[in-house]
Amino acid sequence: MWKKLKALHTWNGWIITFLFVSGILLFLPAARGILAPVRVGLKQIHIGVGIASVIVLLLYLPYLRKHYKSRKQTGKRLNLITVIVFILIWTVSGLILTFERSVTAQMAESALFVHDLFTWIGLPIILYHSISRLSWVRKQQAPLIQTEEADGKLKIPLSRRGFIQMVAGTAFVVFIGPSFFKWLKQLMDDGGQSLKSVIANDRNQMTPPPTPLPASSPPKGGGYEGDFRIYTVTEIPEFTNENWSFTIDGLVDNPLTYKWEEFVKLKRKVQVSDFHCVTGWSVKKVTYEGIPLKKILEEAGVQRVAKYVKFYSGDGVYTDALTLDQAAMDDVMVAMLMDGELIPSDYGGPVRLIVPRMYAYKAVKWLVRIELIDSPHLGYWQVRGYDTDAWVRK
Ligand SMILES: Nc1nc2c(c(=O)[nH]1)N[C@H]1C(S)=C(S)[C@@H](COP(=O)(O)O)O[C@H]1N2
Ligand SMILES: [Mo]
Repeated sequence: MWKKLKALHTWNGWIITFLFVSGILLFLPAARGILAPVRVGLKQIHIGVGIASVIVLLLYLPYLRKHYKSRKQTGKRLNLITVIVFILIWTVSGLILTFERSVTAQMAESALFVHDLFTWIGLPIILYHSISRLSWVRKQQAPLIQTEEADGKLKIPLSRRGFIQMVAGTAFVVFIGPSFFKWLKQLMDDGGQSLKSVIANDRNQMTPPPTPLPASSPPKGGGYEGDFRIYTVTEIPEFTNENWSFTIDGLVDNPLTYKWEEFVKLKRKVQVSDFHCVTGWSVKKVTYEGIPLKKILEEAGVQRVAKYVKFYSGDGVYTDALTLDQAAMDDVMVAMLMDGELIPSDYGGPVRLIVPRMYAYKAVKWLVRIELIDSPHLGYWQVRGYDTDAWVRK
């Protein structure tokens, strides 16, 4: 019996370790570029192993009833119950996230919050627990430091186990801590505060800055609600008037290239729209100001042979595309301001695409070129396994 339980425990330990590592890798914005080719596969494995963790959990249950009843085992029992509760919460929130496209944005958002929160709480607890159980740590319970007291008795201030736990704890705080605090800070800041700190971090130097329309400042939408996660698959590009331009070419009658000074003079409009990432987070009521894509296309004169609109990021890597019909939707915008401020570099400025009715992987950041083409183009994430159908159905 105990042998079986021990084997189960080892299995469970490895499963949870894998889920932590893969989960953190899927979460870390800095890992998006490097992991892009395997992201979709890694997520599927994470989900599969997550489901397997429930099966292992079910195998535990009989032991929980039989063996942990005695007084002596209450500590272990509490441990086990904690682990079970965590796994259940991760599973339920994880399943909601897996079927993110069929639930409401609010539900996906809550599930993501719970999934993240319990990971941040559970990670240090389980790390601590599992290190103290590793066999090579358990064997080394001899004191690391021995001090001789005046009365001749030996005192043991720090065991090997305690020392290793301390080192692991420190490593945890140093490597994972910053991400945790960022997450926490975003949670507490309102949209305005996080926009301000991102603006303070703006690496673009565009002059003159655009003058916001009255509907933009103060923002007609009242200021956005929620938090953007800053996503990029490259280094974040930096733009000045010298290295920035905006081109529309391909199957058009009048190919155009604007410099910033001309581009800021184009007529803009203001709209309030929501922003949904397919990983579960949403930002509501963003007041965007920019040029409707439709107007830019009219200006350039789309030729009859053109069927698709391809978008290029100034990062040199990211692209995406829309059909002409999709591109003609009223709310597809080449946005320059959000909540009355020039879009800062972290959020894809000075100019990014906004397609409110589709998932934000369509919302190409650092947009610098639009090309009219006659054959379909798969965008950066679609090549790497994302659905070509990006419509938000809620
Ligand atoms: N150039 C570029 N555009 C991009 C991405 C990217 O990595 N690079 N990520 C996309 C995804 S998946 C999302 S959810 C949004 C995130 O926008 P944000 O970084 O402003 O929050 O940008 C989209 N546009
Ligand atoms: Mo996304």
